[in-house]
Order: sequence, then C-alpha cells, then structure tokens
Amino acid sequence: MVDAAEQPSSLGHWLADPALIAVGERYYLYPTTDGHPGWGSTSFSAFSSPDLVEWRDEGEVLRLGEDVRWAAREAWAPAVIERDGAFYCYFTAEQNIGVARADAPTGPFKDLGRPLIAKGDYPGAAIDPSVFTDEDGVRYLYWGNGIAHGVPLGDDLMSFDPGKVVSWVPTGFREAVTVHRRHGRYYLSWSENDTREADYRVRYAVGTGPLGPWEDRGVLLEKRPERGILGTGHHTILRVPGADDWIIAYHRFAIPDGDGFHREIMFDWLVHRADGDLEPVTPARTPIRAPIPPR
Ligand code: FUB
Repeated sequence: MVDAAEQPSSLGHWLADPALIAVGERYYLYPTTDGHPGWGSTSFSAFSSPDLVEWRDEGEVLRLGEDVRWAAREAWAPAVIERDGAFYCYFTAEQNIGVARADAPTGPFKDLGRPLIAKGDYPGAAIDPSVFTDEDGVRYLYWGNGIAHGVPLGDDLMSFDPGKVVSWVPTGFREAVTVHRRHGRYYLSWSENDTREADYRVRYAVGTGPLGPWEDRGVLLEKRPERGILGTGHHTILRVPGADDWIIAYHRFAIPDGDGFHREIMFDWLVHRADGDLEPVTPARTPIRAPIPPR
C-alpha cells in the first residue's frame, strides 16, 4: 500500500458517480460528466490510469440519442464489468437503466436497443446501477433510489429473471447501492442524503449473502468541513488486483467552488478491520497513488 501524498491528480474537475475497474495494469474510470444544468449530460466517457494519479482521457464511449436511441439525456452513473474480454456497461439514461457491450474497455459500446430496466418497472427511480461478481462467477445487478433492488444477471449479462428481484430499504437509503466481498463476508454500501447537500455520505452494512440479509454498521465516509471536503458520496469499491488493498472511489463537491452539479472524483484507501468491520474513511484532499502490482 502506497501512502497518500499531497499529489495533484490529472483527472480534472466536474466528474461524479465513479465506476472503477482494473484491466491488466491500468485502471479504467467511468463517471458521470458534471457541469450541465440538472445533471443533463448526454454521453459517457472513459479515463485510464496506471496509478489513480496520472490519467488519460480515453474519450467518449457511449452517446445518448445516437448509440442509445431510446433516451437522449441524463447520462448518469455508469457501471462496467469485464468477462472473457467483453465489457458490459450498465448506465442510467432519463431514469431508465440500459446495458451496452464492447470488446474493449474504451468501447465503442453497443446498446441493447431498449432499457434493461424501464422507468416504473420497480418502485423508486431506476438509477445508479452497480454490478458485483461473486466468487462462484454469478454477477448481481443492483440499483435504486429510495428503495434498493438486486438480482442475479442472466448468462448473457444483458437480462435477468424478474422473479428473482429482491427489494429492500437500507438505513437512510438514498441511492448508489453497491456490494463487495472479502473473506466470505458481504458488504453493502450506499449513499444517504442528497448529492446537492454537504451531508451526502456513504453508509454500510454487512451480510452473509449477496442479497442479504444485512446488518447496518453506520457511516463509512462523510464530509470533512475543516478541510473543505463536502458532499462525499456515490462510491465504488475495488480491490487492487493481486493485493489485499482496497480502494474507495467517490465524488465530492469540487474544490474550490463546487456544488451538487460541479463535483470531482477522489480515491482513498478502504481498510477492513480484523473483526470484519470497515474502518471509517477519513477523506483526503488529494488522491492516493495505487499502482497495480506486476503479475
Ligand atoms: O449524477 C446524477 C445523480 O446524482 C446520480 O444518479 C446520483 O447517484 C447522484 O450522484
């Protein structure tokens, strides 16, 4: 684990809702593009980095209205997974959830042609997809706002059995639900409050399976106003390949002068305690440096 140093990131401002994966010796980041009134972005872009500090803009990977014909705006909160060299991007568009497939992490992604989850299919807003791959290879899709939903994905990773959807309301749940697993224990984490509020923050629970039941464990990450750090939420958790080091990627109000429509992405270490609980994250001003160990 490399210590956090006061090092600037070349990622830049006005990105939010990070989805982070590792492919070979690079990280790939898929965010929401901020700076548009009402989160009105119309496309998704990818960025890559060997260490979370030096970033390369990989350009646009999916454009609503063109690559996605059923929605034109509100391109929010993507999540990307890889299987056998194929990449699947789950994304929010006009409060529906879509899925698109590519042969490279930088796209181009080809959309399914219809929403995977349409607005109104389930209670709450159809936003903020995330995917967890369990040790048996089964992938689970999670999403929701106000109420969380989870379901195993079908073999094609672009469908699921509606009869298998499980719904529940984690403590204080707003949105951005995600799951990870370490040493047989499942961790559910999510955002509470509103992303436009300084108190937007991450909470977590532990469980014995990918769909619960869950036991609340309290706040994991929150603002640090004495350092000007506000609105810390909508995160992704990723294990550094080949190590037992864990990264939490999240957004906060951009520093300086940010707000809920002008956010920036940050990376900190996530520490699992010996008793299995998570150490509350103290958000740093500058990102950790986390090179992927050679394998
Ligand atoms: O970025 C647009 C929305 O703001 C996301 O869907 C929410 O999670 C919140 O971060």
